[in-house]
Amino acid sequence: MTATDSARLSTIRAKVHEGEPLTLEDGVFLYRYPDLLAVGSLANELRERINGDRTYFNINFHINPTNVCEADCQFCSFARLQPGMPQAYTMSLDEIRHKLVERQGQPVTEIHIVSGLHGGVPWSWYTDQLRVLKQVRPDIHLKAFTAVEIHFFAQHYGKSYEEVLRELMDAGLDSMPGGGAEIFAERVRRKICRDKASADQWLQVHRTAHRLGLRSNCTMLFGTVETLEERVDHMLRLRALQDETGGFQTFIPLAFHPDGNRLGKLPRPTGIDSLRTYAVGRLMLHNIPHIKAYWIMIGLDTAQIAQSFGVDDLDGTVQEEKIYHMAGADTPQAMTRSGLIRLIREAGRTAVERDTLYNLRWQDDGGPLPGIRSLEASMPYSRRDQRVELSVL
Ligand code: V47
Repeated sequence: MTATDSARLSTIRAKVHEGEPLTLEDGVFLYRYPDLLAVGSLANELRERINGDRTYFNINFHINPTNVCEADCQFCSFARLQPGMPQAYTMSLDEIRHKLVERQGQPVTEIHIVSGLHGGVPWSWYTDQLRVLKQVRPDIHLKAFTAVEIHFFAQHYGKSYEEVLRELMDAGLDSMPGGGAEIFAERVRRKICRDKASADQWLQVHRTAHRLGLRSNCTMLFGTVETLEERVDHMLRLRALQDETGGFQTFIPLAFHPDGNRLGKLPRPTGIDSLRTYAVGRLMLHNIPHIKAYWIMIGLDTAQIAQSFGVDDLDGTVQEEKIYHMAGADTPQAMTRSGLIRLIREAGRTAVERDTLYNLRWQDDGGPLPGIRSLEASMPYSRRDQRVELSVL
């Protein structure tokens, strides 16, 4: 590390203290700065200024109603291009309803729905998914359909983004997840996801959603063929839309998983790359309140450490995750509430159960939790065999 590098970091630190937006060059510098802990500690300062020592989680589960998908994303292990291909499935509305009915009695507050782009079903199949779930639990929050899906619905069923979103909202849509953003740079999209919504279309869907009063999340898929400049450029485009609308709640960096897809020869991003990406994301996106480490994807150990690198949210209990497990994630497919709280406590943070819109539902006071005698007495985590007793939820 040269004296010039240290001086440059001090300049960036001063900008962060003043709340001044960082530039593309600042972001790339932070990615390359050799002292990871210095970058992490700066991100941690900002994290604590915005979110104190709280780490948020929620009680949710996923439904992936179909994996039939017209898009040909190179990194995807989940999609099957045609109905009838091995492992292709499309759930009936009854099957979708049943996913919630079988969890009646669990304190779930959110369902996260992501599908493939399946044009062989009527538009009503998409809207009715929301309706049947709301019939079972009118109070459940439906975080559903990525911007890529909304763009596809508009094209395929001949509607504007606004019409699609309004019809989905009428049917029960409460907010949108952040998927499908990948990397905005055209060069990368041509290589990894050439036939789905472009960067501008992705951003325009979220702009429209925010105008209609929906909150949404945003993601970045990192570790495929992008450069560090392209990662930071991605963050800057999100920041610009956030300046305009204020509608993003959370930024979620998603580390590439190589199993079972056509980019399988690429190495998986390391834990250090993930930590750096959380930290740089926190620092570049000072106007987005939360940074989420999706524990399913990075593993429990990194999720704990990430809470000192800018992260203040771990997503939720999840249950039945498919997209990452088909791409080789070796995390459990679900976590208990107690398990998540322990993960957060051990990282020295205060666990806060939130709803999807970050309203507080419960805050840890350090008292005993069901299923956990004491942190010292409990066994260390083991990843693969940590199957969860859903009855403890
Ligand atoms: O859009 C797909 C990514 C996303 C792979 O909004 C992959 O709260 C890595 O967006 N390796 C879907 N990533 C998941 C998603 C998400 C997850 C958790 C919370 C929220 C939220 C959103 O997963 C896709 C794509 O970017 N993805 N395949 C893969 N092999």
